[in-house]
Amino acid sequence: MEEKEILKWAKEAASQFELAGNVKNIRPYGSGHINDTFLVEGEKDCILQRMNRNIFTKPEEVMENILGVTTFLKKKIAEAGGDELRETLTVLSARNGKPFYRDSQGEYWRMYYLIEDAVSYDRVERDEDFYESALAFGNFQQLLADYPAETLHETIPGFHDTKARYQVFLDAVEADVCKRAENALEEIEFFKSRKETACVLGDLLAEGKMPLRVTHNDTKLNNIMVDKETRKGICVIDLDTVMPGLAVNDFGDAIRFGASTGDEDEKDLSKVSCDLRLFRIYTEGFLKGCKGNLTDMEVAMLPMGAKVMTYENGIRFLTDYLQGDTYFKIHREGHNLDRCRTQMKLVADMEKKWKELEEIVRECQEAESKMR
Ligand code: ADP
Ligand code: GN1
Ligand code: MG
Repeated sequence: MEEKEILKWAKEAASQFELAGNVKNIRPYGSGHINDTFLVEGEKDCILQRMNRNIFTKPEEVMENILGVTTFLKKKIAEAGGDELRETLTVLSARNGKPFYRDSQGEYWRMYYLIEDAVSYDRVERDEDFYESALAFGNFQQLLADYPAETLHETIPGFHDTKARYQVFLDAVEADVCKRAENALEEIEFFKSRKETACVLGDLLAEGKMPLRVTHNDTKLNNIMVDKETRKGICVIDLDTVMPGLAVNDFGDAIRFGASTGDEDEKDLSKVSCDLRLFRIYTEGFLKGCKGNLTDMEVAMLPMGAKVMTYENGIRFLTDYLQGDTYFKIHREGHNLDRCRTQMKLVADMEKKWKELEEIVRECQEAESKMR
């Protein structure tokens, strides 16, 4: 749908939420790959989102999860004397009393308060911000440690089941519906030759060696709002995939995005590597945020979480390229292939730096346990 057309629908949707009040302006906002996000400027600024219905096939269940989690968090934030309107998302009800509005085309829209005086970053600009984001994501996991996990819907089945994603990737290569596999022979081979990476964490979980926790599952740097003044990571956003998962995956996804020296879609691969300094900073923040609650196995597997999440995103981008770019938003031809290549470069770089990554985790854990 063209931008003008979707803006028309966005205006109609905004009018279905009382709180938008006198809407002065609506414009596309942010750089997420999944939903269509708009800033609604009115009496109080809000965020309006058209949920991606192809990806979230049961939007009601997504909203049920988000309401459940944010209500739970608000209580904890209030108990700790925090600001529940800034430290977690506030889901606004539509005029129909539901936490979403379904338009005449069957599209689902939701509205949140804008987290004011805060920014989200697409790349690390200051080390402290990355540290604060680690602290906030670690803390998020701790706050949800006693959330009733069984009440959560699985919004995207097998979201971080890397082994299953590997199979989908193989199927996409085989089907080659867009006849693009010939453009990606090296990339396909890269992931095939590292098949064991797809299995390692799932195997540990199946063997009961790692616990399932309520995790965020999409810990990109731009899924956290940083207070403009205090520079604290104040609010974890993008709660669509809060589900039972692995702590090391939350750690790993943040590393693959934030500790990379290049953008996720950088074409010049000489600019892309895993920055050991940023890796250390995030490790320190995450361990602190988790407050000593990770098991020894989880701590030991943090580097593996980084590698597996990078590998997984690599095969997801490649699969999407092969299937005709139906999942991630793209802004140029070959965008998903470019994204896939940065992930490959990062995986290879992490492999080269493996001993250092493990050593950094050991040192940070030692320092962290001394402080407890
Ligand atoms: P996607 O699933 O497409 O990534 P997000 O929920 O992450 O969508 O939203 C996209 C971007 O919009 C975020 O990275 C952030 O910059 C901005 N954003 C989303 N919700 C809020 C909010 N409540 N307050 C301020 N900014 C927000
Ligand atoms: C998507 O929604 P967003 O842009 O924060 C994706 C993540 C990927 C990421 C890659 C629901 O995150 O899993 O890691 O793109 N989210 C979903 O940048 O698939
Ligand atoms: Mg996002």
